[in-house]
Amino acid sequence: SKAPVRVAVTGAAGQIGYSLLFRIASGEMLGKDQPVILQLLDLPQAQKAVKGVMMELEDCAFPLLAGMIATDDPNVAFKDAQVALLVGARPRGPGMERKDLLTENAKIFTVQGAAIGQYAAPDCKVLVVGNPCNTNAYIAMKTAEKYGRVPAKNFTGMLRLDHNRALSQLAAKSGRAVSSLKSLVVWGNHSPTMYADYRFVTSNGDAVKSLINDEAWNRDVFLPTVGKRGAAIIEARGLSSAASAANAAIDHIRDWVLGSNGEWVTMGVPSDGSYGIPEGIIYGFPVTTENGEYKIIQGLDIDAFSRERMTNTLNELLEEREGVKDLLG
Ligand code: NAX
Repeated sequence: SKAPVRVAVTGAAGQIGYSLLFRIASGEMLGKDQPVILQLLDLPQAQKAVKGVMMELEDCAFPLLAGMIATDDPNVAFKDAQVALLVGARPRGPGMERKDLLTENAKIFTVQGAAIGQYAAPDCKVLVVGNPCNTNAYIAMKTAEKYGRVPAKNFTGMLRLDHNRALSQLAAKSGRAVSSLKSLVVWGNHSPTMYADYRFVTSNGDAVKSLINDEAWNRDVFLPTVGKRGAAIIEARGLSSAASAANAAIDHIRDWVLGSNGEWVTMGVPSDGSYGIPEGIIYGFPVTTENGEYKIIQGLDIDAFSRERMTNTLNELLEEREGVKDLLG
């Protein structure tokens, strides 16, 4: 049987953690033949709640759960981790400006990036879920880089929830099964500025854009619906998306580790300069994955409407980077 994979999860006592951990332990993320050891990080005041989640994990008697630890020390949580899911973050409190949110999170992700850079497995795959996730991933990447162990390309941000939300909207509008839809892209930042680009989407060989044949729907309904979906969930549920976010994290890591079989998926990855996006910015790109590596789809035509959207979401990321520049030294 396979050696267990160490999976670090931060924010383990939170709502996303509660949906995520059970699915990792049941084998939905790394495969039904892959044992896992969970290394759970949360704040000191949340340790009791983490213990409670661990009790429930025990009570599932998952055959693939080979061990678990709880800690409030990032250096312990990330030790030898081969997968790291950075879910915990400082939420925006009442009266907190966007700038304060960035700064508070920059502190967290500097510490965690340093821990990953020093103690994680050198091939550790890192997914940042905690918001602002693209910039938090950028901070962790930049900090880890100083130790020269875990490569920058292994730091990613979660655009998969936006991708899945867009797929669902397209399926409903086109009347096609969600499983038949291929080649969707969500460009940019995980924020309402993201650009869900359905121009290349096909369903059983048909162009979905032609099936829908309604440019105004794209601009006036589709893009705002996907962009504001997070807020709509909060409005309806009184809490932010959790199970769907956990599901997207599972999808992201599963495809990265086990391969996307030639299908496009969206990942927030450090730009290599593709499509004119400045190198290093963590930006949503269409990728395929194989043998644990992702590759950005090249050569897509970018029309004027798309370029405008892509630049707009890029500008937001450049501003965020500017806002944390002093903290990166
Ligand atoms: P919760 O507030 O339920 O849980 C967060 C947990 O993180 C808490 O247990 C808290 O104690 C812990 N935490 C805070 N700071 C920490 C630190 N420095 N180290 C370790 N643990 C720490 O939030 P939840 O609903 O689980 O959401 C978690 C994060 O995901 C938030 O930042 C949220 O904005 C973000 N989201 C990202 C999404 C995406 O698509 N990228 C979508 C869903 C979600 O909004």
